[in-house]
Amino acid sequence: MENILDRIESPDDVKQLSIPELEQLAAEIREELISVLSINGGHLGPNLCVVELTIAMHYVFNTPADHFLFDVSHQTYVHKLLTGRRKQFRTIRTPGGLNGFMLRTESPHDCYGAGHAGTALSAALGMAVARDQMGGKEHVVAVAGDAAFTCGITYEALNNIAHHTKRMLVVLNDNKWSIDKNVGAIASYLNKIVTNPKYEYLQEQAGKFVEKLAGKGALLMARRAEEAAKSMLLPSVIFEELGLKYYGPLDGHEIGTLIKTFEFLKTQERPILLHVLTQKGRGFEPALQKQKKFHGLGPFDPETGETKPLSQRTYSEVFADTMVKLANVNPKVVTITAAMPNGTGLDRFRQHHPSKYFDVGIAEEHAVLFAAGLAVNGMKPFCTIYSTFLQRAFDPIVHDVCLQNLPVVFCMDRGGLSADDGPTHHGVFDISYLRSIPNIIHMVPKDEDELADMLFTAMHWEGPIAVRYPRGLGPGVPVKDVPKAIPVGKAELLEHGEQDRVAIFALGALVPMGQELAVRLGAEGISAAVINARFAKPIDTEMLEFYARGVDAIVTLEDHVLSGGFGSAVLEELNRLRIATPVVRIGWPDRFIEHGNQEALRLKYGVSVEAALQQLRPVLGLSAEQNAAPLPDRSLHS
Ligand SMILES: Cc1ncc(C[n+]2csc(CCOP(=O)(O)OP(=O)(O)O)c2C)c(N)n1
Repeated sequence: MENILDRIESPDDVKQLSIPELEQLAAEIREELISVLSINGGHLGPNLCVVELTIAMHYVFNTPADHFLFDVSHQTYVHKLLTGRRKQFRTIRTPGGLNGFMLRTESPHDCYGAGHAGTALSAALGMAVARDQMGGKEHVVAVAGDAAFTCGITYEALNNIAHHTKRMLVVLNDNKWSIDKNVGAIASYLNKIVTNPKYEYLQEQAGKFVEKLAGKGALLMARRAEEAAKSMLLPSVIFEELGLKYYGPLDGHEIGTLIKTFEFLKTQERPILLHVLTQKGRGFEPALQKQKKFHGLGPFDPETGETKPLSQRTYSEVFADTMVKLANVNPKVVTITAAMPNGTGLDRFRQHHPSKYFDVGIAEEHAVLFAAGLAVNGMKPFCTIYSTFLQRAFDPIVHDVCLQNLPVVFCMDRGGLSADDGPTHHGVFDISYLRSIPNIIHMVPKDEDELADMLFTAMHWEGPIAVRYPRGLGPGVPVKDVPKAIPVGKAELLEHGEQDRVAIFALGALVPMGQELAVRLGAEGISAAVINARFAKPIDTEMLEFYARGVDAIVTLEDHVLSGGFGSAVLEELNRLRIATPVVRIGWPDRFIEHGNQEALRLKYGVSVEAALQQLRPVLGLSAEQNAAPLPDRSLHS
């Protein structure tokens, strides 16, 4: 059979197809998703889930004139395939290729970028109100998964929608899964709607209703549709109470029904919530069997779905195993995740201590406040949130935890560049945003064993304390059976010579880079001390002062933005001490870093030994190397 997907250059081509052809297109898209993602990795389950939904939306609406917003936007691969990016699709999530999320810079069809959950409804409302103000006619459609309805912001938007606009469509894509099983009262509530005995009847009615719609005169159609729609309504639906007309639940894999429903909804002058039921991983048996694993994953076997086992534990796994040990000996220890039990490793902890484990949904602000309350009443909460997602909880960290000096531990997984996920997920701001808050301690381990020691240290600390560690594998250092406490605010001297001319203060994952830099300097006859800085706050003033008074240059290395980061803390301290020793700071420049390969990005942006040497040479009076690499790209704009 002729391949339809290859002919799709824009949504206009989708509109030319018959229902059987659209169904064939759906099958081809699934094949393409499985084939490409088996090599590149990515969000397979969520995209297999929305194939028919996305096709139907593009069949009925007209992007870019109409606006589609997808919550998180990890489920927009199908949208990318239908909006002129089919030829580049094999590059998705690879350096220089398509991003795994919506990006305004990638296509005019991507009207709103995202990567964090819960933003779609508020932003869609803003776009709808802007349209109303300017007398526009376009449609605004927000697609949000059931887990987006565990986010507080989604309700803040729902509280406003009916008051501020007359026309906006929210599609609730309900597949019952967040990354793990969706949690909380709202998940049970949605389940109640779906398992309501009236549901089957309503499905039947929905079928008849859309049948009737076809081929009737517009006015009559709208009136009948209105009546039919009323009969589809379930009593006391929360969305109705909030002023949105509720339709559904509809089978989200029935292209024909979806198209007719969207065609009808398009004619309505009121805010609407359409509830569609979908299956995460639809069309790929391994993904249906393991929905959690196939939410997002690396390369896999396209036949079996198998992935290569890792040879060692990830940082997240070491974290979780350490937490099991700590909870074994300390009954006050509890762990909190905001919908990331597998990403953070806490699903391992849950098996051992189910009653000490709390998944609060995608609700980072709530997670921190909840931790504050636990701490007030004597518990020791380990609030485990990726560095990038903790940004959302800045105020509760300041106002609730730090101001009251509460003993909450912040465990920030994915501290550092997230590589292939890109700018929405890079965890490169946490030192800056935490360092400015009084009372908090900020730690960064150089390896897995030190992470365990820092968690142990945190358990005994009586105030707010944070630890960040990178995504994926560490150096593979064996972890002691029993962790030990680390003196707070003390760095670790790893290497030094008789007469060091340089002192390299390296933080966390960049300690090996510091060691390599020392070797390279040594080859040029320059002795350098290497210090594992360990603390971004408080920094080790004693060690810093000792070296700063004796060496010709200080180097700081961090997998973090330079603005306000560890190097800035060093500069501030030297300034306070009135020491003018030059400081070469290595970290990420003041711009958003695109997705890509970690090593390549480090080289490109000067988070490298080469970049450090290049900046050190003039300071140390060394001649520039011949054929020296060009200065890294530090411009503000790409
Ligand atoms: C603020 C924030 N916290 C956590 C995440 C991690 N995350 C990405 S997708 C996802 C679950 C999304 O579930 P749902 O919205 O139901 O969509 P589905 O993947 O099931 O289609 C989570 C928790 C995030 N993107 N943003």
